[in-house]
Amino acid sequence: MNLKTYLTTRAKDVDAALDAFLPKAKERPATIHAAMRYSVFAGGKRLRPVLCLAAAEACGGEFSRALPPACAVELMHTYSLVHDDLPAMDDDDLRRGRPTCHKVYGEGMAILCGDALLTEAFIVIGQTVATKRYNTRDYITELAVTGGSRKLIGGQVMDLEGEGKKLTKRDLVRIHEAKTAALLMTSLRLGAMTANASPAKLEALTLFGHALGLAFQVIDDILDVTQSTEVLGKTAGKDQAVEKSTYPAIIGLEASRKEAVRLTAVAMDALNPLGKSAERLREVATNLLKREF
Ligand code: GRG
Repeated sequence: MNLKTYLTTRAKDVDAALDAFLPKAKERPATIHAAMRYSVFAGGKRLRPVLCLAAAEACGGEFSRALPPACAVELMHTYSLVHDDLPAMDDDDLRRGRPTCHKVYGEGMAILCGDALLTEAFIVIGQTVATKRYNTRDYITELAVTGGSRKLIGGQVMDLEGEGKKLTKRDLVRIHEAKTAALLMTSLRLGAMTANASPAKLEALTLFGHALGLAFQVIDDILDVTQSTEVLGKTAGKDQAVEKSTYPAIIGLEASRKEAVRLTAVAMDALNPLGKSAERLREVATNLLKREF
């Protein structure tokens, strides 16, 4: 299967599983369920689920066993986007090419929608089948730590507190590690755990996820400057407009491109212990750099 077909197929598998996991749109109270589905099925790339499934495959696991964590990480990701778009946070009107959740359903409902998606992520991760090395508690803890105040939420805190300040590259790396790389890393780790991955393989994927996550955010920062709102599906030039510290703002566009290439190479090196079985993950990393994703 070529990469394009693989990505489309896996995204469809994930969408079908998410559809089965989520409450139906008409289930009462219907507004919250409609809002959850509006946000989840808005056309995201499904990068985190794809990484989860590809990591399971790279470690010799079964795709079906990795589906619950693949859906759980997407639910957590979608919650973070819904909350990030709120007026009290990034205050955005457009996400995944559509009006943001609070624009359609109102602020109160969008807050509850994010809360419900986050809670649903834990219902879903709880359905992951244990292996010899990893039990249900391990999966839940992995996801909870990433969603908590040391990672995702901590990254958002650092981001909020950094507004209007001139951050250093080191500050920026810290924010990106927590806000972006952590969930990518956990997506890979959870997939590998469903395949009963050895500690060495888990470590290799952790290092891969760290470097790939940082590369992904640098590329995202570059695209914010170079692409249109239509292409991005979210408001382009937003970072510059609010004078946010980003890679292009701190080190310039060309140096940012070089940094994305360097980080992708670091990610590739990290996969060496996995040999040929990690070919799909290498393809995904290469394509992220090109952003044909
Ligand atoms: C807890 C409110 C709260 C936030 C946590 C993760 C996060 C912090 C906020 C999300 C917003 C954001 C800009 C995160 C950076 C990572 C990033 C570039 C997300 C976009 O991911 P894509 O491109 O999105 O994979 P799609 O729509 O394709 O899923």
